[in-house]
Amino acid sequence: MFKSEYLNKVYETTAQRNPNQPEFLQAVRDVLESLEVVVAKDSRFEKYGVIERMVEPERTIAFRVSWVDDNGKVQVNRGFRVQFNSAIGPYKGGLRFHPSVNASVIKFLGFEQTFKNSLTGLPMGGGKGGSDFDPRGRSDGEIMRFCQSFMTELSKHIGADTDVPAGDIGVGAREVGYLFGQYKRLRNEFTGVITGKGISYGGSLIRPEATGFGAVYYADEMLHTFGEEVKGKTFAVSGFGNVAWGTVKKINELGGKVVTISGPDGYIYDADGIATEEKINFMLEMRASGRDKVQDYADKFGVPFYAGQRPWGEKFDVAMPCATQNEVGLEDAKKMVANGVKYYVEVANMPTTDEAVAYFRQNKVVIAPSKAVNAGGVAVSGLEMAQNSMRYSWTSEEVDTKLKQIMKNIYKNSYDAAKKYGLEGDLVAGANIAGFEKVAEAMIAQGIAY
Ligand code: 2IT
Repeated sequence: MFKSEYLNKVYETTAQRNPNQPEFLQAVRDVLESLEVVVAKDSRFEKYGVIERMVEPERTIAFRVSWVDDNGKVQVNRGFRVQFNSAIGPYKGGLRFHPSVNASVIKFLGFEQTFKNSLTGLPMGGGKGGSDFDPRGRSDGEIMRFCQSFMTELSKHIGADTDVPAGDIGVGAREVGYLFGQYKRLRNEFTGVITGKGISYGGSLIRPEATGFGAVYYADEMLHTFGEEVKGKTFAVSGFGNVAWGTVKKINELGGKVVTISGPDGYIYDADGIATEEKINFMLEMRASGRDKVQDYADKFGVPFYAGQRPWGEKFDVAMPCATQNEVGLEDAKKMVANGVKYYVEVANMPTTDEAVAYFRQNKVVIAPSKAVNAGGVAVSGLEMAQNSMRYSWTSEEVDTKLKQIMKNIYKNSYDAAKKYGLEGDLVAGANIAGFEKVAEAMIAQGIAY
């Protein structure tokens, strides 16, 4: 499968050890492919067993989360925290509450997080957690009790200098508030143990916008390489949550037009663009309603809604999938290529199946990989940690300026890393290599026995 015997051996062992974890193995394959050129040039990574150590989490915690629903019935969910790699800083990464969450999903996210966090240039290791709890249709009281029960166990394993969670799908400002409140109550400590906090209790300005804003800053940098820019381009976005919202907002600010958003129920097409403040704010209302239906947008603004379909067959210049893993498959990729789409910018974590990635590559579509594109979210989480440590807060402008610079650096470092190995223009390889190098050097420096 790989040209390198070493990588083959590592991958085979990983596949044998994790037989029911397709998402995790997919994420590992993606990184190992990019590392062919690196291990061919530098034998230290094999000598020090760096890659076999990297694919095994330092620690995996799985726990029962029991809670009582509004009808007095006992509910049981499963909680996870995977502490993947602490070579360059405390474990850092979000919590996802969604019925699709299982060990494979959390491990793929934690593995990717390690490289993503490294790319930001900030001192953060990789971790991820969550639960198969489904927040849809749950009352505020149920959400609070679930979060309190979840944190009662999680609090034993995290800390401001150990492991710092944040939000992800299904975990927004409200959930972070309940989680933080419970941690503080249990430990009698007000620390920066979680990011994405509200502004009144240690949150950072621009954190809600950061993932989407960062993704568009990255896209603009990438387009500049080809003598193009966001301005004047048409975008297809999927999802309508926090990440899609920030993406749509920033595309508009830079003069682009977004014609689609989507939900589990289908997608909407707005020929005028999701361009007014009212339309953009309505995305937040739809998310807050907990209905998880994008049809509400079509009903409100009188635009077409396509039930059960994805937006990728529409006409646009740049695709920015912002929903979830493996949301773009081969058929979607074929439609985009047939319509002349040249730029494919992953915003959700690992939104593209292996087959779709291969098809894009064959057809010379530029792929911007999620672990670089969406790193602005965790970067501003890192800035929130810095502000908490200083007991200080920066203005929106200060945070946004730092975010923009971080995204520029990520693009440049990825581009340069690919070029260094003769893969100029391969942004996927570049991100994997640049993210890997820093973590690998830190692991080698710190010795084997950990
Ligand atoms: O996937 C991600 O990078 C996140 N959900 C954000 C993680 C964080 O710690 O802010």
